[in-house]
Amino acid sequence: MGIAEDEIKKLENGNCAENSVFFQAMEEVIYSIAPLLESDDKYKRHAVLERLVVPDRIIKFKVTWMDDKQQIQVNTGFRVQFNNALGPYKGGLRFHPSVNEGILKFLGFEQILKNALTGLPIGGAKGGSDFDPKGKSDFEVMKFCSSFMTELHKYIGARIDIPAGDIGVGAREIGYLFGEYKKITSTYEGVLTGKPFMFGGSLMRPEATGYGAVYFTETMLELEGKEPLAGKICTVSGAGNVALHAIEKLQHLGAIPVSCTDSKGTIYDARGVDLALLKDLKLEKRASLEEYIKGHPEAKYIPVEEYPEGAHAVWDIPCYAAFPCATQNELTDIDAQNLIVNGVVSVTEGANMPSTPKAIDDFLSHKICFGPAKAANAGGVAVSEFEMAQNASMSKWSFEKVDEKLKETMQQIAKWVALTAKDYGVEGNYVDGANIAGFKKVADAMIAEGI
Ligand code: NDP
Ligand code: 2IT
Repeated sequence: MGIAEDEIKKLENGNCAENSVFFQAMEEVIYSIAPLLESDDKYKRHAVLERLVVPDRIIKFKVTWMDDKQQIQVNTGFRVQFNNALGPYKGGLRFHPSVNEGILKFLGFEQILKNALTGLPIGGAKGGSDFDPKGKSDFEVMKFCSSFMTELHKYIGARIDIPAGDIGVGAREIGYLFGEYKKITSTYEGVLTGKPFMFGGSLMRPEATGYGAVYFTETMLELEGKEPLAGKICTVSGAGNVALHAIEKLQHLGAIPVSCTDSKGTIYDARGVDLALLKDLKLEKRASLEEYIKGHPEAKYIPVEEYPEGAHAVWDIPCYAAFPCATQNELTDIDAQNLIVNGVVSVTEGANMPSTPKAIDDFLSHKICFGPAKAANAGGVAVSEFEMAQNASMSKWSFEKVDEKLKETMQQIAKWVALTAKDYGVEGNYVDGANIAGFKKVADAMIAEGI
């Protein structure tokens, strides 16, 4: 049995159904870093892996709030503070009915290595709630956020743990959370990132993850000797923060993004997505994607249930580059086969862990350029760190400055990951490259800081 199998066997005991996504994320990392563990026994001697896969603490709390019908509602809130070897805990909050401890452990674990890859001084964390902001009034969202922060404020701080957005948490939610934190603690500090610009947010934070994923892809394509994105058909899933801004940057570069999705269906607009309409539907009206075809009857809307189980319409559209930007495990091995048969050249993960392990194996074995989430979507958290720097120095950076620094960061990550893969004998494998580079950075800090 190899070192990876040994380690995985030890961890399997804690693998209950809720932990399956956490286990999936860990397993990938363990296989990737096996050559590093074998090449230097200090990581085993210091039990770095055993320490890294256990969060520093998991905070779980009750959130009660009153809805607009004067009914009392009860939700569960969480913050998983995973690792602060490189800096204060940092990572988003997810509000979605599917949220549980296992999902937040997977996201927090990924965040440690992602944040390490940015090269910035930030540790890893994730949090959220099973609260569903969909269909709620602004007032209900505000009341939920206030109640959530009443508990969370005890555990966070500008130098302790700095939450941000994720699925279901955008500028509106961050604003309400910030307002409550300020009220309870009587402090005005950069305790959350993704704030609206008017009270301490960074320009370009909303755009950062999507733009960053596209910048990453351009660098990866160049490093791998492939043609750039200009003029190429691209497919994108999701219709939220990450997807909308990936589409926007693709359009800036002259590429043709032709799709987007939400939890109910897929839009395929062969002439290119109408971004202004999409933003109006999703950001202003918070409407279903089905509404898109009212403005563009020639586009196709494919409801989720009209597609065979385990496959997704969006990945059956021929494209040069694919950008899964919705949620975990949204791109299966069936989808991967469809993309490969249709001639895909690159796949970039804007979402966290959107491709299943089998799908990733297929991409790698077919030499598709594959940008894994923890490297490719690190632009969001990188600009969050820029927001922290601006807050700490009471300054404001221009859009151009943030954009330039974001681009530079994404290019550096892609090059570092590619170089690490080459150094460890797996040239072109950005999954192994990202896992080894991120792990090594955190592990060396953990060893230097003692137990
Ligand atoms: P949003 O809430 O803005 O948008 C999420 C999108 O994904 C929506 O279109 C939503 O559709 C769809 N979606 C969510 N859950 C599901 C599901 N179970 N099945 C199908 N579709 C689903 O979130 P973000 O754009 O911020 O996040 C998208 C992904 O990117 C997540 O994986 C997140 O962790 C990751 N990410 C986000 C960053 C950020 O800065 N925001 C940074 C790095 C990664 P519907 O509205 O119908 O639910
Ligand atoms: O998954 C992610 O990187 C995020 N949701 C953003 C985290 C952050 O702190 O900006």
